Amino acid sequence: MREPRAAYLSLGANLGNREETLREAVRRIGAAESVELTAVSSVYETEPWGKLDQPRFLNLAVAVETTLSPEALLALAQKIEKELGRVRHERWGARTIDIDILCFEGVERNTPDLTLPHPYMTERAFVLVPLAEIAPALTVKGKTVEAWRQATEDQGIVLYKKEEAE
Ligand code: A4P
Ligand code: MG
Repeated sequence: MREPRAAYLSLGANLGNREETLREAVRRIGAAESVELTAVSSVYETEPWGKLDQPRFLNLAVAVETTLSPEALLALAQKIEKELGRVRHERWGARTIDIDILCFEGVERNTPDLTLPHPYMTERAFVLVPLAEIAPALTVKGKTVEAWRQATEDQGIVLYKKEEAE
């Protein structure tokens, strides 16, 4: 049995009932075999990045511990996207749910299907702000997530909902 490794995911939604879709996606990630949810950020409302003429997103980040391979974790993310009714397919465009793997402990990948760490994660406030909430000291591309967050010029983010204490 492989040792569990940490991985970080970014979730975004800008169509339909965004919050409910995000919650359900998080629930399904946590319920998956060989995946343990270790942290969930607050939900943030964010200005669209990349393609500007589309509705605002809700974004959050989660941390997991998993014995899955990076490819198997991607397959899980894509299965959940499909189950939750993601249909539109325009690059950077509107979607009911998008689940990206940001980084995976000890792994670098550059294949057509999987790039790790995620190539845009260090420039996107909608990724860095939620991620800095749950993993400020995580080092990515030579800097901590908190340092990347402070350095980002992308300002298109506002807090939507603080997590309630359990
Ligand atoms: N892929 C490669 N590496 C990864 C990875 N680390 N994680 C491949 C997940 N997927 C990865 O993704 C396209 C392909 O990327 C997949 O087949 C997978 O094998 P997709 O989710 O089908 O398409 P996409 O999401 O439209 O494209 P892309 O380039 O992933 O877009 P992004 O980068 O996800 O951007 N603005 C705000 N405010 N909030 C958002 O959440 N999201 C996007 C989407 C744009 N603007 C946004 C937001
Ligand atoms: Mg994506």
